[in-house]
Amino acid sequence: MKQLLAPMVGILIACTAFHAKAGAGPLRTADACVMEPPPGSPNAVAFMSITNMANRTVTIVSVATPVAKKAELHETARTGGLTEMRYVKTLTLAPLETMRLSHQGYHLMLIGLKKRLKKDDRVRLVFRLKDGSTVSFDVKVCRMKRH
Ligand SMILES: [Cu+2]
Repeated sequence: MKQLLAPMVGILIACTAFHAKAGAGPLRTADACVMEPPPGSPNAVAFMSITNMANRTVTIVSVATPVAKKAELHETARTGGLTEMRYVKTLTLAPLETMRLSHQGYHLMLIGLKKRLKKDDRVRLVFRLKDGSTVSFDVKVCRMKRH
């Protein structure tokens, strides 16, 4: 086991260096986007892929952002033909697991926007992990594609 650890640490350090721009700690994001909310909307929704780069389980216990009163993890669920959003207390990622936050499943809500978000603005998202550490990401505001 000892012999195995050294190369694994090497790989992790290499990954950290490679992804240095997208936050610190065990989490990496890809395709991250805060949807530009319609004028006057008090809330915004964020989508992204989150990958746990660590060889341990990582649990997100809360999210905060300076641009809104609060940020919540939500799950979109269908019950009896109705689509509703449920507050999700924590999000747990297994080692090397990638979770997609999207329209269908889990997503991040920025509730009580303090300012108008416009395309290409950068929004800081701070994820607090179960071990007490925080991981920050700067996410771009983008425009929703019309279907
Ligand atoms: Cu929601």
